[in-house]
Amino acid sequence: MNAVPFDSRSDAMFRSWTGEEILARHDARSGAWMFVCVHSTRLGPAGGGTRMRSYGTPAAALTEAMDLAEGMTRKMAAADLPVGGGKSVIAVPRVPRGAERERLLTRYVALVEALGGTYITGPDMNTNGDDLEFMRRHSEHVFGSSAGIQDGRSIADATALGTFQGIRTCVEWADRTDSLDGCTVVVQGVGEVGGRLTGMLVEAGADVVVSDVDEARIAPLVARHGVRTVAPDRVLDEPCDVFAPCAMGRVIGAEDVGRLRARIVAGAANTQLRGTGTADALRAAGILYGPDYIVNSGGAMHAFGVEMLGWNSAEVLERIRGIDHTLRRVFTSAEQEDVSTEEAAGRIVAERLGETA
Ligand code: PPY
Repeated sequence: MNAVPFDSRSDAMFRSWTGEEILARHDARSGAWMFVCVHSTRLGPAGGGTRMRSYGTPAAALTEAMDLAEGMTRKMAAADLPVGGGKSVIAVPRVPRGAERERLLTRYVALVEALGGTYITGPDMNTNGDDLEFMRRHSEHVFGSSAGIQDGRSIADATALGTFQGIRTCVEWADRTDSLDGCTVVVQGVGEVGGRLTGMLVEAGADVVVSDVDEARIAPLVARHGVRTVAPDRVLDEPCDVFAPCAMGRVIGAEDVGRLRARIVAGAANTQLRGTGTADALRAAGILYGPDYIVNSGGAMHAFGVEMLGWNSAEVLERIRGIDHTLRRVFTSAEQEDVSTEEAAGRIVAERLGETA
């Protein structure tokens, strides 16, 4: 076999990954690659959503899945759920619909089933309740279908609610006010979660500016809530109180911090910061960062609370309200120990995982 040149980024990812298991499948008919990454089962079966999107290369898809899976381990530990961390991606040339979508999901869910409960999955970017419903027919290790709707609340509703509360806690911490009235929030990405979050923020009196690479998602929000908009490539420069990433990950690097016109970064996207020095750069710039995996943990609390742990609606809401307490604990220890909020959150996670920080 000829030597294949290695993508140095994914090579580095393999060397630094601390996870347990990866399963891959190639679908020759569509050109899709499917990767299931089990990062940790230390606290329970690895939980994580199934993301469907196109990537430049299969290696980029795998890299993102490995990265997100690791983030899920942190999320579950910080949320004190008896669940480990995993994530999967279905890397498609184009997001399919109809029969082709079902064919792909059937092939994909066979992988989940093959893991026999080591990995339990749910929705993520571009997968919705209908997809989960469909997959659930083939595997009991699928959560987030309509069976998981409680009191009209879906995983996306719960994620948006937790994120809304997380933003409010950040504002309270930074400004000593519990009102969002007149607070400017830039929401980057208004899909299932960002769209719902926008509605909640508007209702609370915030001045919301929305952005999305998909124009079709913007118009209904403008019509319904009268929100302002900003072009996707200008989103980091938009003056605001809160920048809320709610779509892609790794959107803020250390080199972007000087551009940010926000005092707070808190949103629903997973793995928002890029590179190791970014949390410290935010701290040095006086920008309060609400660690993503704490702010956005409402969906995981809902999904596993309702479908695995048998929590009722009040219990789920109580746990989501607890995001406030966890954030305050993180902010307090970051101040006391003179570290970034990301570092302070990481110490809580290490403690829960039984690692020495
Ligand atoms: C996330 O919080 O990013 C999730 O993926 C949550 C989740 C995972 C698995 C099932 C349902 C929701």
